[in-house]
Amino acid sequence: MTPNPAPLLTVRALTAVGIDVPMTYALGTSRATITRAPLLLIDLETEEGVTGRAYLFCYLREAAVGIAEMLREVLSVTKGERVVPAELWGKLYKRFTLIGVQGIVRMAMAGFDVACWDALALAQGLSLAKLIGAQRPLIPAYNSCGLGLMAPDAVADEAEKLARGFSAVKLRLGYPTLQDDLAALHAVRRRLGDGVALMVDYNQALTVVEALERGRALDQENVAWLEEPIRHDDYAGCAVLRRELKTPIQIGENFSESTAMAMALTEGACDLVMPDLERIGGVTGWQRAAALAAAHRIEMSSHLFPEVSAHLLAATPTCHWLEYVDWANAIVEQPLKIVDGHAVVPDRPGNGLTWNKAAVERYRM
Ligand code: SMN
Ligand code: MG
Repeated sequence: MTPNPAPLLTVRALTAVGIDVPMTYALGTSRATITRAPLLLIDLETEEGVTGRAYLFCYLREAAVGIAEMLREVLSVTKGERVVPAELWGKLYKRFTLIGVQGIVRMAMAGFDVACWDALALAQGLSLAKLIGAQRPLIPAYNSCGLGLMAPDAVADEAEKLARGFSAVKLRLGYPTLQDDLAALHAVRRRLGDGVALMVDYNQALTVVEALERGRALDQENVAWLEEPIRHDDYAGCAVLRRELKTPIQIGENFSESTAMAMALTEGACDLVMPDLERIGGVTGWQRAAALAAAHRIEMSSHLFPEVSAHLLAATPTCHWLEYVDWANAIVEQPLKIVDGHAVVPDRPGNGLTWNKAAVERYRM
C-alpha cells in the first residue's frame, strides 16, 4: 500500500472564541476555588479548506482576552506558511524571544500547535493518535473533577459519586493542618475502600519542612502520588522530598516546554511527570517530553485536556494516567468516552474536537 503523501496545508486564518462554562464540581485547590472553566476555542483555517481545532484552559477569564491577542500575532507570523508544526514553533519562538516564551504567549503558541496537528491529521484522514504512530486504544484514567478542601463528609460524598466508573480519583489537600488533611483522606478511603487508587495534590502549598512532615504521614496512607507539594520550580527541594519520602513525587503541570522537564529530571526532582498540553508546547512539545520521559524511564501522565491528551498518551512510551475532567463536555459535539476507568482513544480523523455551536453561543464571554 502506498502511504498518503504528506498533505500540503497553508495557514490562512485563526479565530479564537472565549467561553465560560460552569463546572459540574467546584475545584477547591489550596490556591483558589474554581467554579467556572474559561476556555478559548481556536479554529485554524487553511487555504486548502481543512480546519484544525484546539482549546485552551485560561485559568482566569481575563487571560482569555490576552491569549486571543497573542494569537493575532501568531497569525501575522505564520499566515501563508506551510503547516509544519515544529518549524512554525521555531519561527514563533524567534518572534516571541524578547518578551519570553512563557505564560500566555506560550499558551497561544501551544493552542496554535495543537490546531496545526489536528489539521494535518484531518487532511490525512487519520486520528491524531494514528498520525503520530500510536497503537494503544485505551488509557487508564483517574477522575480529577472536584474533591477539593471541603469538610470530610462532603469530600467523601463527592468522592463516591466521582469514583463511579473509575478506579482512581484525585484529592486536593493543603488544609490548614496535617490532621485536617488526614481527616479528609481517611473519610474518602473509608468510603471508597482500598480498591480505588487515591492521588493527592497540594498545588504548591507547603514549604520543604512542612512537606517533609505531611509527606511522612502520607507515607503511611498508601497514596498513589504526592503532587506539587512545594513551589513547582524548586527542583532541589523536590529532590530532597523524593529522597526522604516513600510516596512517589509527581510534578509537571507547570513545566514550561520540555526544557524545564529536562532540568527537573537532571536534578532528580520527581518520580513521575505530568506535563500540561498548553505549557509543554502543544503536540510538538509533548512529543519532546515523551521522548525525555522514555529516556529516563519515568512514567508520564497528562494534565487537563483529556480529549487531546488521550491521543498523545496513546503514543507515549511510558504512558501512565490520563487526568480526566469534564469541563469541555458541554461545548464539544462528542465528549471523550470513559469505559471501565479507561479513556477510549477516538478513532475519527483529527483530534476529535468539534464545537457544539448552540452551546458555544450559550457560554460565550
Ligand atoms: C489543577 C488543575 C487546574 C486548575 C487548578 C488546579 C490541579 C490538577 O493542579 O492537577 O488538576
Ligand atoms: Mg495539580
